[in-house]
Parts: sequence; C-alpha cells; structure tokens
Amino acid sequence: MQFDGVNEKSLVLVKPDAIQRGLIGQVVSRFERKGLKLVGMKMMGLDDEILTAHYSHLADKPFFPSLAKFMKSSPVIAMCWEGLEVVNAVRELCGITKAREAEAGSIRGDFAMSVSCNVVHASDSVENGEIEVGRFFEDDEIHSYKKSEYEHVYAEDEK
Ligand code: DAT
Ligand code: MG
Repeated sequence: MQFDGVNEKSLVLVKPDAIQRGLIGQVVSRFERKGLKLVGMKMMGLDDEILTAHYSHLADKPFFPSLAKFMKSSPVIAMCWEGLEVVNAVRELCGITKAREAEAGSIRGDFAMSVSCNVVHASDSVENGEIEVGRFFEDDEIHSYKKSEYEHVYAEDEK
C-alpha cells in the first residue's frame, strides 16, 4: 500500500457503446493521464444476475430492461482504479449521467450524447467502490504494486 492516508478503489466499466465505437484506449488514457493507478482490468460479458445487483437502485425503473439489454449487447471492460480520494476524482472525470449535458472535458462530455449509452460506469461512493470491485473481481485479480509515478503525482503528505 503506497498511501498512509485515504486509499480508495473505484470500479469503472467501459460500456458496450464505447466498445463498439473503439473508445477503450481513449477512456483508459483519461484515467492514466490523471495519475491514477490501474490495479485490475479484464473483458467480461455481463449476465442478468450481475446486472440486477449492479443496478439494484434502478431495478423498478421502466428503462431497466432496455438498460440490461444494452449492457449485455457486448462484453465490457471492467477496471479497478486506485488512488487518494479516487472515487470522487473518477466521477469528476466521467461527468454527469446525461452525457449531452455533461461538462466538456469530461469523458461523457467529450464522447457521448445519450443518457444510457454514456460510455462509462463509475462507482458513486467509497462504500460502493468496495462493493462493486468485490462484485466484478476475484481477490487475486486485484494487484498491489508500487507505481514510481506517485513520486511526482502526489506531494509528500499525500503519499
Ligand atoms: P450513473 O451511471 O451516472 O451513476 P445512475 O447510477 O443513476 O447514473 O444510472 C446508471 C445507468 O442507468 C446510467 O449510466 C444510464 C442508465 N440510466 C439512468 N437513468 C436513465 C434514464 N432516465 N433513462 C435511461 N437510462 C438511464
Ligand atoms: Mg450510478
């Protein structure tokens, strides 16, 4: 562990619209250039079981069936990003849900126009970050390593 302070994990999914549009590299690059540490990454197909758990807060919404169909329309890229207060940092990088109103410069603001086809998922709280990483990854798929870049990404009192 490189941090003595708050070291969080965020689950990020590159959604099927971004897979189809060839945006995987550009999405990953946004998190890399920010200075975040990638500690888990895989391509996986989602089924109803994992989607019902992942989107349990939306299960009774009328759009849930079409959301689930969309999320099963191709594999996704699941990633775990780590860093100091990373959950909020990742949400800021992604932008708001309704992509056509998302701030320019954010991932959704730069790459999408839709509410549902909005390129990425990101955990919305520290607690959900832990839960979602546990849902999408086995323990041995999350890696612990020292990132030399941290010497320049963080100040002494932030490491
Ligand atoms: P976010 O992905 O920004 O955390 P959320 O958790 O409220 O947003 O919803 C999860 C996903 O569900 C969202 O990325 C796209 C889809 N969704 C949300 N609201 C929707 C709506 N009104 N119509 C269609 N899809 C919606
Ligand atoms: Mg959400």
